[in-house]
Order: sequence, then C-alpha cells, then structure tokens
Amino acid sequence: MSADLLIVANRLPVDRVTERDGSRGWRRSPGGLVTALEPVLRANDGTWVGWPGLAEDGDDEAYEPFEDDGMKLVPIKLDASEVEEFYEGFSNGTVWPIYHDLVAKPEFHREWWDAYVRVNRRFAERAAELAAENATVWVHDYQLQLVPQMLRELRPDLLIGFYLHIPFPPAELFLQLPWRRQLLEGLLGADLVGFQLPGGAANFVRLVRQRVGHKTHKDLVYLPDGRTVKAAAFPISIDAAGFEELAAGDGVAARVKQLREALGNPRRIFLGVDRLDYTKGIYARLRAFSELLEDGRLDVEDAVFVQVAVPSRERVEQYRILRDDIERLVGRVNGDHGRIGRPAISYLHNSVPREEMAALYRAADVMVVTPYRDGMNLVAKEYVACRLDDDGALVLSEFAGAADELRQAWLINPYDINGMKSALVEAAEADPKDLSRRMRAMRKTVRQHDVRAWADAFLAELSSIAGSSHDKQVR
Ligand code: GDG
Repeated sequence: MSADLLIVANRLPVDRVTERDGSRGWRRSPGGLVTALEPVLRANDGTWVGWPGLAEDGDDEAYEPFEDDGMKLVPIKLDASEVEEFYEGFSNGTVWPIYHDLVAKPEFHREWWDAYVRVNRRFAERAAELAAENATVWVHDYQLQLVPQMLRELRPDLLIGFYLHIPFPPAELFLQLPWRRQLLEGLLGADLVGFQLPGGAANFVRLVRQRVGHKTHKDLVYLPDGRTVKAAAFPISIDAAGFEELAAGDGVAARVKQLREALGNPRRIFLGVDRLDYTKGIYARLRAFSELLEDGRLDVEDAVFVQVAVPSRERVEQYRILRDDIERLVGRVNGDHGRIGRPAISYLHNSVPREEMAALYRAADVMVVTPYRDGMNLVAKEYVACRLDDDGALVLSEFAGAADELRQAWLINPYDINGMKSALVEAAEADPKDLSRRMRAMRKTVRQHDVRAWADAFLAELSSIAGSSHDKQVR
C-alpha cells in the first residue's frame, strides 16, 4: 500500500464494535473531520492512519489495515500503559490544560513525556512506510506534535502539513512546559502549521523566534537548513449542507414536537451540548440559569434547560470530579425549583444520535455555548445551520474560536456570571425581527465557510508551498 495523501490523526474515523453474533466489525464514527476529508481521501487514493480507540486487547485482526466504504484505514496499536501515559496522561493531563488557558492544573510527569515520544515515533514510522514518494501527509492535533519532525527525518521528500484543532497558547503559558523546545521543533518539521485563529499562529511564530532563535517574518519561519515553515489560521467548520438536510427531515420535525411536549411545552427551551469537559463552562452556565430561577427572572413553568453532557475521558480524575460537581448542582437545582413532571434542568449524561442532535437544535430557543476556552466549537455552528427558519438565539463565549465569525451571537464572558445571566434573559426575550436578522447573517457565514472550504484551503496552501519550493529547485 502506498499513498499519495496520508491523514495521520490520533483516532481513526471508525469504532470497533461487537455484532450480535459475536463477530467484530467497524462502525463509522460520524464527525466533521471525516466528512471533510472523505472526498479528498477518495479523490487522491488516500489513507488514514490512527488509533482505533482500544487498549490492546488481543483482538489482533483489529490492527490489520482495511477498507471501509472506500476509505483505506491503517490502525496503530497502543497498549494499556500507553493509553494511560500518552493519551490520558501527556495529551489530556499536560497539553490539554496548558493549551486551554490553565482552566485546570496541568501535571508534568517524565514518564508521560517518554510515552508521548514513543507513540509519536510509532505514528511517524508507520506514516513513513505508507507514504508514496513526494506524497502529502496531513498530521492532526495536539496528540501528535512531534510527528512532523520525526517524519521529515525519515522521509525528507514528503510535503507535511500539521493542523492544531485546539488553541495554541501565549508564551506565558506555553513556557511552563518542560519539553517546550522539543514540541516547537516537532511542529517545525511541517511545511505548513495550521491553527484555528490568527492569534494561535502569531503565538507560535513569536515563540519560535524567541525560544528556538529562528528568523521569522510575518507568518514565515526561516530554518537554518534553508527550509521555510508557514504558520497560518484555517478556522474549521461543519458540513453545513449536511446539517441543513438532516434538520429538514420529516422525522426530525416530528421529534421536535415530541421533545417540546415531553418537556411540558415550555415557552423557552435553553440547550447545552458538550463533551463533559472542564473547558466547556457547563457548571457556570447551569449556575447562571439556576440563579435566574432563584431571582424570579425565569420560572420553571415557562423555561427549561436541556443539557447533554457527553461522557469524555472518564478515567482522568479532573473529569470525574467535574461530573460529580455538575450532577450535584443539577440535583440541587431540580430539588429546589423543579415540580413533578417539570424539571428545571433536563440532564443527560450520554451521547445522542445525530438525528436527535438536529431535533434538539431545532427545538431549542436559546443555544448556550459558554467555554472558558475552545479552539472553535462546532456545536455553535451546527445550531446555526439547523435553524432553517432563521429563528433562535445563540449565546456564545468570547473565548470560543467561533466567536470570531459568529459576531451576531450574544457574546458573553463566561467568568462574568451576571453578564451571562443578562444575556440569557435578553436572548430569551429578544424581538423575533432581531433574532431573524442575527440568525440570517450567521447562517450565511456558516454556509459560506463550510468544512469542505476549510480542507480545500489548507490543502491548497500546502500544495502552493510544494509549488514554490519546486520552483526554487528548478531555478
Ligand atoms: C475539538 C476542539 C474544535 C457532541 N455530542 C454529541 C455529538 N457531538 C458532536 C458535535 C460536534 C462535536 O461532537 C464536538 O465538537 P466541538 O467543536 O464542539 O468540541 P470538541 O469535541 O472539544 O472538539 C474544538 C473541534 O475539535 C474541531 O476542530 O471545534 O474547539 O476542542 O460536531 O455535534 N454528536 C452526536 N451525539 C452527541 O451526543 N452524534
């Protein structure tokens, strides 16, 4: 197998499942990234390299390369200690909190770092084996920041792009990392390093200049070996047309009615949908809502908050503590304010199918997205795409990447509970004309900048770099 385009990401776009008859198979895990990359992969006879999400379990067949609906997939094996040290440890216990403004305290463990290096090398070696001569390799996200450099050492002929889905922090935070220099050098193995926002790209270039000592000019880094690395922003998006189509389905419309009825036909439904993560600000938003009930500015007779909290990283202690805190709060608020058959907060600790997501988006009068820091936040864009009648209100944190584009949302500071409370009330009581003006503008933005445009822009920039270095060689 030799590929002209290789996607290297921590996770494969499929989950391992056990069928009723006991046989093992794969199920496509739906997500924006697969939707964006699938057509590009098909057109270029591409291959996706990633971890299938299992701690090694003796199911050897799970690690054989295979095809799923025309996509070539190559699984990478992690053993149980690597899942703990590389994935839960260094990726989610060290890098994740530092890159998200230290919302939680990061831990530094040298054995976590060793596992991170080891697993990154495994990904790089596998990619080096699979890539055709002069192929393009697109590496994704914070779990694999060393892969670009490792891969370049093995295969200098490749064109390498890297995309970071989460924020890239300012120097003051990044410099805490004992392995800061190795991480910067790892990323510099790429020809193009993509970020969600221009601020992330600027943070990266500044750090490279100040800490690694390379010359830089605007978004370019000049390496001593003559190579140039470009750092630029490519804000990610969603399959807008796909969501519109889903939301327009008959089943979804019927489900919206059922949902409203099941909630007691309240005048206003507030909605939050997030992975249960401390960066998402779930606790603060539920507290703001509960204070509005206490203050009498909202009443359970006409307002309900639906919160879907998708289980995430459940073996990491901070995530377990967060879950307990949120669930204690939900219990208290429902105990204090709920009535029989009318909870104040309808809380689900579960993931829901895509159609149900679309129905929830359509049913919600106010979508509440309040992260303390978020690379982009696709939920905000999905809500907008599903508002086929140009109604509904979006309350959105200034600290989500999406706030750069969705300017017509009610933008809030999630640390300011009073400000958040006022925005929730204003959004719930807004004039329909105002809502429609705002939503029309946001829908236009999301439609114009969908996930295909994102992938095309990144890959076009990467191939223009190939073009210019080729010119240099020819001259
Ligand atoms: C990272 C960055 C950046 C959620 N619950 C269910 C479900 N979802 C889907 C949503 C959405 C996705 O998961 C979540 O994406 P977000 O962007 O909101 O957040 P992260 O998971 O933190 O993603 C983020 C993103 O990468 C992309 O670059 O935007 O900033 O942190 O698509 O719809 N889907 C289904 N059931 C659920 O219960 N089917």
